Amino acid sequence: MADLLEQIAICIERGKVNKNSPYPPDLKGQDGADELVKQALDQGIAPDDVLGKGLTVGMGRVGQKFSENKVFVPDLLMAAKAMSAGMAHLKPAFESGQAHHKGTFVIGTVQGDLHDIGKNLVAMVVEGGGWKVVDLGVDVSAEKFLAAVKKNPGAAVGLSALLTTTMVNMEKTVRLLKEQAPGTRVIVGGAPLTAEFAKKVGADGYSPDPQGAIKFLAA
Ligand code: B1M
Repeated sequence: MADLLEQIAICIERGKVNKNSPYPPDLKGQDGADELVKQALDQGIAPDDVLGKGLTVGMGRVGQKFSENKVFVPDLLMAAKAMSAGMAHLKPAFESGQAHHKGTFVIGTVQGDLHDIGKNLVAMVVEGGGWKVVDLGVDVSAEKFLAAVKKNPGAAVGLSALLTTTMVNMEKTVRLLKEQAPGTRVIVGGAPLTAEFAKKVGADGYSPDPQGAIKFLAA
Protein backbone atom coordinates (compact mmCIF):
# COMPACT_ATOMS: atom_id res chain seq x y z
CA MET A 1 0.00 0.00 0.00
CA ALA A 2 2.76 2.47 0.97
CA ASP A 3 4.52 1.83 -2.36
CA LEU A 4 1.42 2.57 -4.38
CA LEU A 5 0.72 5.77 -2.44
CA GLU A 6 4.33 6.87 -2.94
CA GLN A 7 4.01 6.18 -6.69
CA ILE A 8 0.88 8.37 -6.72
CA ALA A 9 2.79 11.12 -4.90
CA ILE A 10 5.58 10.92 -7.48
CA CYS A 11 3.05 11.20 -10.34
CA ILE A 12 1.69 14.43 -8.85
CA GLU A 13 5.12 15.84 -8.08
CA ARG A 14 6.35 15.08 -11.62
CA GLY A 15 3.08 15.94 -13.41
CA LYS A 16 2.47 12.44 -14.77
CA VAL A 17 -1.22 12.52 -15.71
CA ASN A 18 -1.83 9.07 -17.24
CA LYS A 19 -0.14 6.25 -19.11
CA ASN A 20 -0.57 7.90 -22.53
CA SER A 21 0.92 11.18 -21.36
CA PRO A 22 4.39 11.71 -22.92
CA TYR A 23 5.37 14.01 -20.02
CA PRO A 24 7.70 13.72 -18.19
CA PRO A 25 9.79 11.88 -20.80
CA ASP A 26 11.53 9.59 -18.29
CA LEU A 27 8.14 8.21 -17.14
CA LYS A 28 6.81 7.63 -20.67
CA GLY A 29 4.71 4.46 -20.92
CA GLN A 30 4.29 4.15 -17.16
CA ASP A 31 1.01 4.44 -15.29
CA GLY A 32 0.09 7.94 -14.19
CA ALA A 33 -2.08 9.46 -11.47
CA ASP A 34 -5.20 8.41 -13.38
CA GLU A 35 -4.40 4.67 -13.42
CA LEU A 36 -2.69 4.52 -10.01
CA VAL A 37 -5.47 6.20 -8.06
CA LYS A 38 -7.97 3.82 -9.66
CA GLN A 39 -5.75 0.85 -8.73
CA ALA A 40 -5.45 2.10 -5.14
CA LEU A 41 -9.21 2.40 -4.75
CA ASP A 42 -9.75 -0.99 -6.43
CA GLN A 43 -7.34 -2.51 -3.90
CA GLY A 44 -9.49 -1.12 -1.10
CA ILE A 45 -7.17 1.66 0.07
CA ALA A 46 -9.32 4.25 1.87
CA PRO A 47 -10.05 7.38 -0.22
CA ASP A 48 -8.81 9.58 2.66
CA ASP A 49 -5.45 7.74 2.51
CA VAL A 50 -5.22 8.07 -1.26
CA LEU A 51 -5.76 11.79 -0.83
CA GLY A 52 -3.77 12.42 2.34
CA LYS A 53 -0.87 9.98 1.87
CA GLY A 54 -0.61 10.07 -1.92
CA LEU A 55 -2.02 13.01 -3.85
CA THR A 56 -1.47 15.77 -1.30
CA VAL A 57 2.02 14.54 -0.46
CA GLY A 58 3.00 14.99 -4.12
CA MET A 59 1.37 18.41 -4.34
CA GLY A 60 3.10 19.46 -1.11
CA ARG A 61 6.49 18.49 -2.54
CA VAL A 62 6.02 20.36 -5.82
CA GLY A 63 4.58 23.37 -3.95
CA GLN A 64 7.64 23.46 -1.71
CA LYS A 65 10.00 23.22 -4.68
CA PHE A 66 8.11 26.10 -6.32
CA SER A 67 8.64 28.21 -3.19
CA GLU A 68 12.35 27.42 -3.42
CA ASN A 69 12.48 28.32 -7.14
CA LYS A 70 13.48 24.75 -7.99
CA VAL A 71 10.46 24.28 -10.29
CA PHE A 72 8.34 26.83 -12.14
CA VAL A 73 4.76 27.67 -13.22
CA PRO A 74 4.55 24.98 -15.97
CA ASP A 75 5.60 22.32 -13.44
CA LEU A 76 2.84 23.44 -11.08
CA LEU A 77 0.32 23.36 -13.91
CA MET A 78 1.30 19.79 -14.85
CA ALA A 79 1.09 18.75 -11.20
CA ALA A 80 -2.39 20.26 -11.03
CA LYS A 81 -3.39 18.36 -14.17
CA ALA A 82 -2.20 15.08 -12.66
CA MET A 83 -3.99 15.99 -9.43
CA SER A 84 -7.25 16.54 -11.32
CA ALA A 85 -6.92 13.15 -13.02
CA GLY A 86 -6.52 11.46 -9.64
CA MET A 87 -9.21 13.52 -7.94
CA ALA A 88 -11.76 12.51 -10.59
CA HIS A 89 -11.70 8.97 -9.14
CA LEU A 90 -12.16 10.32 -5.61
CA LYS A 91 -15.15 12.48 -6.51
CA PRO A 92 -17.77 9.81 -5.72
CA ALA A 93 -16.14 9.23 -2.32
CA PHE A 94 -16.35 12.95 -1.49
CA GLU A 95 -19.95 13.09 -2.66
CA SER A 96 -20.95 10.11 -0.54
CA GLY A 97 -19.14 11.48 2.53
CA GLN A 98 -16.64 8.59 2.51
CA ALA A 99 -13.73 10.99 1.97
CA HIS A 100 -13.31 14.34 3.68
CA HIS A 101 -11.77 17.69 2.87
CA LYS A 102 -9.65 19.44 5.49
CA GLY A 103 -11.97 22.43 5.24
CA THR A 104 -13.15 25.01 2.76
CA PHE A 105 -11.05 27.79 1.24
CA VAL A 106 -12.82 30.62 -0.55
CA ILE A 107 -10.50 32.44 -2.94
CA GLY A 108 -10.79 35.27 -5.41
CA THR A 109 -9.04 38.25 -6.96
CA VAL A 110 -10.27 41.45 -5.36
CA GLN A 111 -12.56 44.05 -6.90
CA GLY A 112 -11.21 45.92 -9.91
CA ASP A 113 -8.49 43.35 -10.58
CA LEU A 114 -8.62 40.89 -13.49
CA HIS A 115 -5.32 39.07 -12.92
CA ASP A 116 -5.97 35.42 -12.16
CA ILE A 117 -2.90 33.37 -13.05
CA GLY A 118 -1.36 33.51 -9.56
CA LYS A 119 -4.72 33.12 -7.86
CA ASN A 120 -5.44 30.02 -9.96
CA LEU A 121 -2.10 28.50 -8.96
CA VAL A 122 -2.86 29.10 -5.29
CA ALA A 123 -6.30 27.53 -5.75
CA MET A 124 -4.80 24.45 -7.41
CA VAL A 125 -2.14 23.92 -4.78
CA VAL A 126 -4.59 24.41 -1.91
CA GLU A 127 -7.00 21.96 -3.53
CA GLY A 128 -4.09 19.59 -3.92
CA GLY A 129 -3.45 20.04 -0.22
CA GLY A 130 -6.81 18.43 0.51
CA TRP A 131 -9.05 21.50 0.83
CA LYS A 132 -12.35 22.14 -0.89
CA VAL A 133 -11.78 25.30 -2.92
CA VAL A 134 -14.53 27.74 -3.80
CA ASP A 135 -13.04 29.94 -6.52
CA LEU A 136 -15.00 33.17 -6.96
CA GLY A 137 -12.91 34.28 -9.94
CA VAL A 138 -11.76 37.83 -10.56
CA ASP A 139 -13.11 41.32 -9.75
CA VAL A 140 -14.76 39.99 -6.59
CA SER A 141 -16.51 42.49 -4.34
CA ALA A 142 -16.30 42.39 -0.54
CA GLU A 143 -20.00 41.51 -0.47
CA LYS A 144 -19.46 38.52 -2.75
CA PHE A 145 -16.69 37.19 -0.48
CA LEU A 146 -19.01 37.61 2.49
CA ALA A 147 -21.86 35.79 0.72
CA ALA A 148 -19.52 32.87 -0.03
CA VAL A 149 -18.47 32.64 3.62
CA LYS A 150 -22.11 32.69 4.76
CA LYS A 151 -22.77 29.85 2.30
CA ASN A 152 -19.70 27.94 3.56
CA PRO A 153 -19.61 28.52 7.33
CA GLY A 154 -16.13 28.20 8.82
CA ALA A 155 -14.40 28.69 5.48
CA ALA A 156 -11.04 30.46 5.37
CA VAL A 157 -10.65 33.20 2.76
CA GLY A 158 -7.83 34.05 0.36
CA LEU A 159 -7.60 37.42 -1.39
CA SER A 160 -5.32 37.97 -4.35
CA ALA A 161 -4.31 41.28 -5.96
CA LEU A 162 -1.74 42.19 -8.61
CA LEU A 163 -2.28 45.93 -8.86
CA THR A 164 -1.22 48.60 -6.40
CA THR A 165 -4.53 50.28 -7.22
CA THR A 166 -6.62 47.21 -6.25
CA MET A 167 -4.67 45.89 -3.27
CA VAL A 168 -6.30 48.70 -1.28
CA ASN A 169 -9.65 46.97 -1.83
CA MET A 170 -8.42 44.16 0.42
CA GLU A 171 -8.88 46.37 3.47
CA LYS A 172 -12.60 46.82 2.79
CA THR A 173 -13.06 43.07 2.25
CA VAL A 174 -11.17 42.09 5.39
CA ARG A 175 -13.13 44.64 7.44
CA LEU A 176 -16.50 43.41 6.16
CA LEU A 177 -15.59 39.78 6.80
CA LYS A 178 -14.35 40.51 10.31
CA GLU A 179 -17.51 42.51 11.09
CA GLN A 180 -20.12 40.25 9.50
CA ALA A 181 -18.48 36.82 9.84
CA PRO A 182 -16.30 37.07 12.96
CA GLY A 183 -13.68 34.35 13.28
CA THR A 184 -13.13 34.07 9.53
CA ARG A 185 -9.42 33.67 8.83
CA VAL A 186 -8.16 35.71 5.91
CA ILE A 187 -4.89 35.39 4.01
CA VAL A 188 -3.77 37.84 1.34
CA GLY A 189 -1.20 37.48 -1.42
CA GLY A 190 -0.05 38.80 -4.78
CA ALA A 191 3.08 40.34 -6.25
CA PRO A 192 2.78 43.90 -4.87
CA LEU A 193 1.92 42.82 -1.31
CA THR A 194 4.08 42.61 1.78
CA ALA A 195 3.61 41.13 5.23
CA GLU A 196 3.44 44.69 6.60
CA PHE A 197 0.62 45.55 4.22
CA ALA A 198 -1.27 42.39 5.22
CA LYS A 199 -0.98 43.38 8.87
CA LYS A 200 -2.09 46.92 8.12
CA VAL A 201 -5.31 45.77 6.41
CA GLY A 202 -6.08 43.40 9.28
CA ALA A 203 -5.48 40.11 7.45
CA ASP A 204 -4.49 37.08 9.51
CA GLY A 205 -1.83 35.97 7.09
CA TYR A 206 0.27 36.78 4.05
CA SER A 207 2.11 34.53 1.67
CA PRO A 208 4.26 35.29 -1.35
CA ASP A 209 3.48 31.84 -2.83
CA PRO A 210 0.90 29.02 -2.87
CA GLN A 211 2.75 26.81 -0.40
CA GLY A 212 2.58 29.57 2.20
CA ALA A 213 -1.21 29.50 1.87
CA ILE A 214 -1.16 25.77 2.70
CA LYS A 215 1.00 26.48 5.78
CA PHE A 216 -1.40 29.23 6.88
CA LEU A 217 -4.39 26.92 6.54
CA ALA A 218 -2.65 24.14 8.45
CA ALA A 219 -1.71 26.43 11.35
CO1 B1M B 1 -1.19 43.23 -15.86
N1 B1M B 1 -0.06 44.34 -14.69
N2 B1M B 1 -2.35 44.70 -16.14
N3 B1M B 1 -2.08 42.00 -17.04
N4 B1M B 1 0.30 42.00 -15.66
C1 B1M B 1 1.10 43.63 -14.02
C2 B1M B 1 0.69 43.09 -12.65
C3 B1M B 1 2.15 44.81 -13.94
C4 B1M B 1 3.17 44.66 -12.81
C5 B1M B 1 2.84 44.98 -15.32
C6 B1M B 1 3.81 46.16 -15.35
O1 B1M B 1 3.42 47.27 -15.50
N5 B1M B 1 5.10 45.89 -15.20
C7 B1M B 1 1.21 46.06 -13.79
C8 B1M B 1 0.85 46.45 -12.37
C9 B1M B 1 1.58 47.72 -11.90
C10 B1M B 1 1.15 48.12 -10.56
O2 B1M B 1 0.06 47.96 -10.11
N6 B1M B 1 2.10 48.70 -9.86
C11 B1M B 1 0.01 45.61 -14.59
C12 B1M B 1 -0.95 46.49 -15.15
C13 B1M B 1 -0.68 47.97 -14.96
C14 B1M B 1 -2.09 46.05 -15.84
C15 B1M B 1 -3.19 46.90 -16.49
C16 B1M B 1 -3.65 48.11 -15.67
C17 B1M B 1 -2.65 47.31 -17.86
C18 B1M B 1 -3.55 48.27 -18.63
O3 B1M B 1 -4.61 47.88 -19.05
N7 B1M B 1 -3.07 49.49 -18.73
C19 B1M B 1 -4.33 45.88 -16.70
C20 B1M B 1 -5.23 45.81 -15.47
C21 B1M B 1 -6.49 45.03 -15.73
C22 B1M B 1 -7.22 44.80 -14.43
O4 B1M B 1 -6.85 43.94 -13.69
N8 B1M B 1 -8.22 45.62 -14.16
C23 B1M B 1 -3.54 44.61 -16.81
C24 B1M B 1 -3.98 43.51 -17.54
C25 B1M B 1 -3.27 42.34 -17.70
C26 B1M B 1 -3.69 41.20 -18.62
C27 B1M B 1 -5.21 40.99 -18.68
C28 B1M B 1 -3.17 41.53 -20.00
C29 B1M B 1 -2.86 39.99 -18.03
C30 B1M B 1 -3.62 39.16 -16.96
C31 B1M B 1 -4.13 37.85 -17.51
C32 B1M B 1 -4.65 36.99 -16.39
O5 B1M B 1 -4.29 37.05 -15.25
N9 B1M B 1 -5.55 36.12 -16.80
C33 B1M B 1 -1.73 40.72 -17.32
C34 B1M B 1 -0.51 40.12 -16.93
C35 B1M B 1 -0.30 38.69 -17.41
C36 B1M B 1 0.47 40.77 -16.17
C37 B1M B 1 1.88 40.30 -15.78
C38 B1M B 1 2.70 40.38 -17.08
C39 B1M B 1 2.00 38.91 -15.21
C40 B1M B 1 1.15 38.64 -13.98
C41 B1M B 1 1.20 37.16 -13.67
O6 B1M B 1 0.30 36.42 -14.03
N10 B1M B 1 2.32 36.70 -13.08
C42 B1M B 1 2.32 41.37 -14.71
C43 B1M B 1 3.78 41.78 -14.83
C44 B1M B 1 4.70 40.79 -14.18
O7 B1M B 1 4.40 40.25 -13.13
N11 B1M B 1 5.81 40.55 -14.81
C45 B1M B 1 1.30 42.43 -14.86
C46 B1M B 1 2.56 35.27 -12.83
C47 B1M B 1 1.86 34.79 -11.56
C48 B1M B 1 2.15 33.32 -11.36
O8 B1M B 1 2.39 35.53 -10.47
O9 B1M B 1 0.21 36.67 -9.97
O10 B1M B 1 2.34 37.28 -8.72
P1 B1M B 1 1.51 36.26 -9.38
O11 B1M B 1 1.13 35.13 -8.35
C49 B1M B 1 2.12 34.53 -7.53
C50 B1M B 1 2.31 35.22 -6.17
O12 B1M B 1 2.07 36.61 -6.20
C51 B1M B 1 1.41 34.46 -5.24
O13 B1M B 1 1.41 33.14 -5.76
C52 B1M B 1 1.54 33.17 -7.19
C53 B1M B 1 2.46 32.04 -7.57
O14 B1M B 1 3.72 32.18 -6.97
N12 B1M B 1 0.03 34.86 -5.04
C54 B1M B 1 -0.59 34.54 -3.86
C55 B1M B 1 -0.86 35.45 -5.85
N13 B1M B 1 -2.04 35.54 -5.25
C56 B1M B 1 -1.91 34.99 -4.02
C57 B1M B 1 -2.85 34.79 -3.01
C58 B1M B 1 -2.40 34.16 -1.83
C59 B1M B 1 -1.09 33.73 -1.68
C60 B1M B 1 -0.17 33.91 -2.69
O15 B1M B 1 -3.21 33.92 -0.80
C61 B1M B 1 -4.57 34.17 -0.94
